[in-house]
Amino acid sequence: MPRTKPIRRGPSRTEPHRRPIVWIAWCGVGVCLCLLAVAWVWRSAPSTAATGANPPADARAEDAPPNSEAASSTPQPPVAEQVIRYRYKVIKSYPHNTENYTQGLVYHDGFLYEGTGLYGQSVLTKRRFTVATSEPNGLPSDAAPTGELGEIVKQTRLPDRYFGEGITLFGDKIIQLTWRSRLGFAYDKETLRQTETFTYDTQGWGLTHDGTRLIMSDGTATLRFLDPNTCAEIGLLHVRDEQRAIRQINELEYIDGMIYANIWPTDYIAIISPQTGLVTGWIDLTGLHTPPPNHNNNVIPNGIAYLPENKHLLVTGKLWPKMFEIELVPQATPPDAP
Ligand SMILES: [Ca+2]
Repeated sequence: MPRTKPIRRGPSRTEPHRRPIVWIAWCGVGVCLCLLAVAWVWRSAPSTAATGANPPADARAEDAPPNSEAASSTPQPPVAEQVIRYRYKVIKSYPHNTENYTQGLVYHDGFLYEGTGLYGQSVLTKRRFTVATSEPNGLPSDAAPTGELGEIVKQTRLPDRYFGEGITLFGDKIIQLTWRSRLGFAYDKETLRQTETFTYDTQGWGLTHDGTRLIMSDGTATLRFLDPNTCAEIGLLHVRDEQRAIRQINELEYIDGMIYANIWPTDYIAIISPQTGLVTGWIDLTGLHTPPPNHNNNVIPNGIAYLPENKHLLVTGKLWPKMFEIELVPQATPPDAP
Protein backbone atom coordinates (compact mmCIF):
# COMPACT_ATOMS: atom_id res chain seq x y z
CA MET A 1 0.00 0.00 0.00
CA PRO A 2 1.49 3.18 -1.07
CA ARG A 3 2.25 5.48 1.62
CA THR A 4 -0.28 8.24 1.57
CA LYS A 5 0.62 11.81 2.32
CA PRO A 6 -1.11 12.88 5.48
CA ILE A 7 -3.70 15.52 5.08
CA ARG A 8 -2.57 18.73 6.64
CA ARG A 9 -5.11 20.33 8.85
CA GLY A 10 -4.53 23.77 10.10
CA PRO A 11 -2.62 26.74 8.78
CA SER A 12 -1.85 27.15 5.12
CA ARG A 13 1.62 27.88 3.72
CA THR A 14 1.12 31.60 4.24
CA GLU A 15 0.50 31.38 8.03
CA PRO A 16 4.18 31.31 9.16
CA HIS A 17 4.44 34.86 7.74
CA ARG A 18 1.24 36.09 9.42
CA ARG A 19 2.12 34.77 12.89
CA PRO A 20 4.68 37.55 13.78
CA ILE A 21 2.18 40.16 12.59
CA VAL A 22 -0.41 38.85 15.02
CA TRP A 23 2.12 38.88 17.85
CA ILE A 24 3.17 42.43 17.01
CA ALA A 25 -0.47 43.52 16.98
CA TRP A 26 -1.13 41.98 20.37
CA CYS A 27 2.06 43.58 21.78
CA GLY A 28 0.94 46.95 20.43
CA VAL A 29 -2.41 46.63 22.15
CA GLY A 30 -0.63 45.70 25.38
CA VAL A 31 1.70 48.70 25.21
CA CYS A 32 -1.24 51.01 24.57
CA LEU A 33 -3.09 49.65 27.60
CA CYS A 34 -0.01 50.10 29.77
CA LEU A 35 0.42 53.72 28.61
CA LEU A 36 -3.25 54.43 29.35
CA ALA A 37 -2.88 52.95 32.83
CA VAL A 38 0.25 55.02 33.55
CA ALA A 39 -1.46 58.18 32.32
CA TRP A 40 -4.49 57.51 34.53
CA VAL A 41 -2.32 56.99 37.62
CA TRP A 42 -0.30 60.15 36.87
CA ARG A 43 -3.40 62.30 36.51
CA SER A 44 -5.09 60.92 39.61
CA ALA A 45 -2.13 61.49 42.00
CA PRO A 46 0.05 64.46 40.95
CA SER A 47 0.47 65.78 44.51
CA THR A 48 1.96 62.48 45.64
CA ALA A 49 4.60 62.75 42.98
CA ALA A 50 5.40 66.42 43.78
CA THR A 51 5.63 66.09 47.54
CA GLY A 52 7.53 62.91 48.18
CA ALA A 53 8.64 61.87 51.63
CA ASN A 54 11.98 63.68 51.57
CA PRO A 55 12.17 66.08 48.63
CA PRO A 56 15.07 68.48 48.41
CA ALA A 57 14.65 71.62 50.48
CA ASP A 58 14.43 73.86 47.41
CA ALA A 59 11.72 71.70 45.89
CA ARG A 60 9.70 71.87 49.09
CA ALA A 61 10.01 75.64 49.07
CA GLU A 62 9.00 75.92 45.44
CA ASP A 63 6.17 73.43 45.44
CA ALA A 64 4.45 73.77 48.76
CA PRO A 65 4.97 76.98 50.73
CA PRO A 66 3.90 76.36 54.35
CA ASN A 67 0.34 77.41 55.11
CA SER A 68 -0.19 78.10 51.46
CA GLU A 69 -3.30 76.87 49.74
CA ALA A 70 -1.25 75.49 46.90
CA ALA A 71 -0.01 78.98 46.05
CA SER A 72 1.92 77.72 43.06
CA SER A 73 -1.17 76.27 41.41
CA THR A 74 -3.77 78.84 42.49
CA PRO A 75 -4.19 81.63 39.95
CA GLN A 76 -2.99 84.88 41.46
CA PRO A 77 -4.22 88.34 40.48
CA PRO A 78 -1.50 90.52 38.96
CA VAL A 79 1.04 91.08 41.68
CA ALA A 80 1.64 94.71 40.68
CA GLU A 81 -1.96 95.54 41.70
CA GLN A 82 -1.41 94.16 45.18
CA VAL A 83 1.92 95.76 46.01
CA ILE A 84 1.76 98.98 48.00
CA ARG A 85 4.72 101.35 47.93
CA TYR A 86 5.51 103.29 51.09
CA ARG A 87 7.72 106.20 52.00
CA TYR A 88 8.00 107.50 55.52
CA LYS A 89 7.54 110.40 57.91
CA VAL A 90 10.22 110.77 60.56
CA ILE A 91 8.58 111.26 63.93
CA LYS A 92 11.69 111.36 66.05
CA SER A 93 15.34 110.40 65.88
CA TYR A 94 17.43 108.78 68.59
CA PRO A 95 21.18 108.47 68.98
CA HIS A 96 22.77 105.22 67.85
CA ASN A 97 26.29 104.05 68.51
CA THR A 98 28.21 104.16 65.23
CA GLU A 99 30.14 101.09 66.35
CA ASN A 100 26.93 99.06 66.47
CA TYR A 101 26.85 96.74 63.46
CA THR A 102 23.13 96.22 63.99
CA GLN A 103 21.79 92.77 63.14
CA GLY A 104 18.69 92.53 65.32
CA LEU A 105 16.31 95.07 66.91
CA VAL A 106 13.30 94.29 69.10
CA TYR A 107 11.08 96.42 71.33
CA HIS A 108 8.86 95.01 74.07
CA ASP A 109 7.12 96.51 77.03
CA GLY A 110 9.39 99.47 77.70
CA PHE A 111 12.68 97.86 76.70
CA LEU A 112 14.67 97.92 73.49
CA TYR A 113 16.91 94.96 72.65
CA GLU A 114 19.71 95.27 70.08
CA GLY A 115 22.00 92.54 68.81
CA THR A 116 25.15 93.48 66.90
CA GLY A 117 27.62 91.57 64.77
CA LEU A 118 31.27 91.36 63.69
CA TYR A 119 33.79 88.95 65.18
CA GLY A 120 35.05 90.19 68.52
CA GLN A 121 32.45 92.97 68.67
CA SER A 122 29.11 91.18 68.90
CA VAL A 123 27.02 92.42 71.80
CA LEU A 124 23.46 91.96 73.03
CA THR A 125 22.07 95.03 74.80
CA LYS A 126 18.86 95.68 76.73
CA ARG A 127 17.95 99.29 77.51
CA ARG A 128 14.92 101.20 78.66
CA PHE A 129 12.91 102.86 75.93
CA THR A 130 9.90 105.11 76.40
CA VAL A 131 7.43 105.24 73.55
CA ALA A 132 5.77 108.63 72.99
CA THR A 133 2.10 108.48 72.10
CA SER A 134 1.70 112.11 70.99
CA GLU A 135 0.67 113.05 67.49
CA PRO A 136 3.37 112.61 64.83
CA ASN A 137 5.25 115.61 63.59
CA GLY A 138 6.27 114.22 60.23
CA LEU A 139 9.40 116.29 59.80
CA PRO A 140 12.37 115.66 57.53
CA SER A 141 14.89 113.31 59.05
CA ASP A 142 17.38 116.07 59.80
CA ALA A 143 14.75 118.30 61.45
CA ALA A 144 12.85 115.79 63.56
CA PRO A 145 13.14 116.15 67.32
CA THR A 146 15.74 114.02 69.01
CA GLY A 147 14.53 111.56 71.58
CA GLU A 148 16.51 110.20 74.46
CA LEU A 149 17.37 106.59 74.96
CA GLY A 150 16.94 105.07 78.36
CA GLU A 151 19.72 103.54 80.41
CA ILE A 152 21.33 100.25 79.50
CA VAL A 153 20.09 97.73 82.06
CA LYS A 154 21.87 94.61 80.81
CA GLN A 155 24.53 93.81 78.25
CA THR A 156 26.33 90.65 77.27
CA ARG A 157 29.17 90.09 74.85
CA LEU A 158 29.48 87.05 72.60
CA PRO A 159 32.74 85.10 72.54
CA ASP A 160 35.06 86.50 69.87
CA ARG A 161 34.58 83.48 67.60
CA TYR A 162 30.88 84.24 67.09
CA PHE A 163 29.37 86.82 64.70
CA GLY A 164 26.04 87.85 66.20
CA GLU A 165 22.99 88.06 63.96
CA GLY A 166 19.21 88.39 64.34
CA ILE A 167 17.41 88.39 67.67
CA THR A 168 13.82 87.97 68.82
CA LEU A 169 11.99 87.86 72.12
CA PHE A 170 9.80 84.80 72.64
CA GLY A 171 8.17 84.39 76.03
CA ASP A 172 10.87 84.88 78.63
CA LYS A 173 13.71 84.25 76.22
CA ILE A 174 15.82 86.35 73.90
CA ILE A 175 16.91 84.11 71.04
CA GLN A 176 19.93 85.04 68.92
CA LEU A 177 21.44 83.62 65.74
CA THR A 178 25.05 83.63 64.63
CA TRP A 179 26.15 84.09 61.05
CA ARG A 180 28.18 81.07 59.94
CA SER A 181 28.62 79.07 63.14
CA ARG A 182 25.21 77.37 62.77
CA LEU A 183 24.75 77.94 66.48
CA GLY A 184 22.05 79.93 68.23
CA PHE A 185 21.76 81.15 71.81
CA ALA A 186 18.83 81.65 74.16
CA TYR A 187 19.06 84.10 77.06
CA ASP A 188 16.85 84.91 80.02
CA LYS A 189 15.29 88.22 78.99
CA GLU A 190 15.71 89.71 82.48
CA THR A 191 19.33 88.88 83.08
CA LEU A 192 20.61 88.21 79.51
CA ARG A 193 22.25 85.16 81.00
CA GLN A 194 22.69 82.42 78.40
CA THR A 195 20.41 79.48 79.15
CA GLU A 196 20.42 77.30 76.03
CA THR A 197 22.08 76.72 72.69
CA PHE A 198 20.71 75.20 69.50
CA THR A 199 21.99 74.35 66.05
CA TYR A 200 20.72 74.82 62.49
CA ASP A 201 21.91 73.82 59.04
CA THR A 202 22.18 77.19 57.29
CA GLN A 203 23.67 80.60 57.82
CA GLY A 204 21.83 82.74 60.35
CA TRP A 205 20.67 86.23 59.34
CA GLY A 206 17.37 87.58 60.72
CA LEU A 207 14.91 86.33 63.33
CA THR A 208 11.36 87.11 64.49
CA HIS A 209 8.24 85.13 65.45
CA ASP A 210 4.50 85.04 64.78
CA GLY A 211 3.44 84.01 68.27
CA THR A 212 3.71 80.29 67.65
CA ARG A 213 6.72 79.86 65.34
CA LEU A 214 10.14 81.43 65.04
CA ILE A 215 10.80 82.87 61.57
CA MET A 216 14.40 82.86 60.39
CA SER A 217 16.20 84.23 57.35
CA ASP A 218 19.47 82.78 56.08
CA GLY A 219 20.45 85.14 53.26
CA THR A 220 18.50 83.26 50.60
CA ALA A 221 14.95 83.76 49.31
CA THR A 222 13.66 81.15 51.76
CA LEU A 223 12.36 81.90 55.23
CA ARG A 224 12.38 79.05 57.73
CA PHE A 225 9.80 78.40 60.41
CA LEU A 226 11.23 76.92 63.62
CA ASP A 227 9.60 75.31 66.62
CA PRO A 228 10.10 77.91 69.39
CA ASN A 229 10.85 75.28 72.00
CA THR A 230 13.24 73.03 70.11
CA CYS A 231 14.29 75.43 67.31
CA ALA A 232 13.79 72.51 64.91
CA GLU A 233 12.76 73.46 61.39
CA ILE A 234 9.03 72.91 60.80
CA GLY A 235 8.39 74.71 57.51
CA LEU A 236 9.67 76.84 54.66
CA LEU A 237 8.40 79.93 52.89
CA HIS A 238 9.72 80.95 49.49
CA VAL A 239 9.58 84.74 49.08
CA ARG A 240 8.90 86.30 45.71
CA ASP A 241 7.58 89.42 44.02
CA GLU A 242 6.36 89.58 40.42
CA GLN A 243 7.68 86.09 39.79
CA ARG A 244 11.15 86.93 41.09
CA ALA A 245 12.69 85.32 44.11
CA ILE A 246 13.60 87.95 46.72
CA ARG A 247 17.02 86.94 47.97
CA GLN A 248 19.26 88.17 50.79
CA ILE A 249 16.44 88.66 53.25
CA ASN A 250 18.00 90.06 56.41
CA GLU A 251 16.62 91.57 59.63
CA LEU A 252 12.97 90.69 60.37
CA GLU A 253 9.98 91.92 62.35
CA TYR A 254 6.52 90.35 62.51
CA ILE A 255 3.89 93.12 62.58
CA ASP A 256 0.11 92.62 62.46
CA GLY A 257 0.25 89.35 60.57
CA MET A 258 2.96 90.31 58.08
CA ILE A 259 6.72 89.80 57.96
CA TYR A 260 8.78 92.98 57.51
CA ALA A 261 12.28 92.33 56.17
CA ASN A 262 15.35 94.38 55.34
CA ILE A 263 16.73 93.26 51.98
CA TRP A 264 20.53 93.37 51.92
CA PRO A 265 22.16 95.58 50.67
CA THR A 266 19.30 97.89 49.71
CA ASP A 267 17.30 100.76 51.21
CA TYR A 268 14.12 98.69 51.02
CA ILE A 269 12.00 96.80 53.51
CA ALA A 270 9.78 94.08 52.01
CA ILE A 271 6.37 93.33 53.53
CA ILE A 272 5.82 89.60 53.09
CA SER A 273 2.69 87.48 53.49
CA PRO A 274 3.50 84.52 55.77
CA GLN A 275 0.75 82.55 54.04
CA THR A 276 1.90 82.87 50.43
CA GLY A 277 5.42 84.28 50.53
CA LEU A 278 4.33 87.09 48.21
CA VAL A 279 5.68 90.59 48.78
CA THR A 280 2.62 92.82 49.28
CA GLY A 281 4.47 96.07 49.97
CA TRP A 282 7.79 97.83 49.73
CA ILE A 283 9.02 100.52 52.12
CA ASP A 284 11.57 102.81 50.50
CA LEU A 285 13.95 104.17 53.15
CA THR A 286 16.10 106.08 50.67
CA GLY A 287 17.31 109.35 52.17
CA LEU A 288 16.90 108.31 55.78
CA HIS A 289 20.66 108.09 56.14
CA THR A 290 23.30 108.81 53.54
CA PRO A 291 26.23 106.43 53.96
CA PRO A 292 29.79 107.58 53.41
CA PRO A 293 31.37 106.74 50.05
CA ASN A 294 33.17 103.40 49.73
CA HIS A 295 31.26 101.84 52.61
CA ASN A 296 31.27 98.39 50.95
CA ASN A 297 27.56 97.84 51.44
CA ASN A 298 27.97 97.85 55.21
CA VAL A 299 26.33 101.13 56.23
CA ILE A 300 22.87 100.15 55.08
CA PRO A 301 19.45 99.82 56.76
CA ASN A 302 19.24 96.80 59.04
CA GLY A 303 17.06 96.82 62.10
CA ILE A 304 13.28 96.96 62.44
CA ALA A 305 11.36 97.14 65.72
CA TYR A 306 7.65 97.77 66.17
CA LEU A 307 6.24 100.16 68.77
CA PRO A 308 2.67 98.90 69.35
CA GLU A 309 1.78 101.83 71.64
CA ASN A 310 1.80 104.28 68.71
CA LYS A 311 2.07 101.82 65.77
CA HIS A 312 5.32 103.35 64.57
CA LEU A 313 8.41 101.56 63.29
CA LEU A 314 11.80 102.08 64.86
CA VAL A 315 14.47 101.54 62.21
CA THR A 316 18.23 101.88 62.03
CA GLY A 317 21.18 100.54 60.11
CA LYS A 318 24.61 99.06 60.51
CA LEU A 319 26.97 101.67 61.94
CA TRP A 320 24.31 104.39 61.64
CA PRO A 321 24.59 107.39 63.98
CA LYS A 322 20.82 107.47 64.54
CA MET A 323 17.71 105.37 64.93
CA PHE A 324 14.50 106.74 63.45
CA GLU A 325 10.93 106.41 64.65
CA ILE A 326 8.87 106.56 61.47
CA GLU A 327 5.32 106.41 60.22
CA LEU A 328 4.63 104.76 56.89
CA VAL A 329 3.11 106.85 54.08
CA PRO A 330 1.46 104.93 51.23
CA GLN A 331 2.39 106.23 47.80
CA ALA A 332 -0.12 106.74 45.01
CA THR A 333 0.41 104.28 42.21
CA PRO A 334 1.32 106.11 38.98
CA PRO A 335 -1.51 105.71 36.46
CA ASP A 336 0.81 104.21 33.89
CA ALA A 337 2.34 101.69 36.29
CA PRO A 338 2.23 98.14 35.05
CA1 LIG B 1 13.52 93.00 64.39
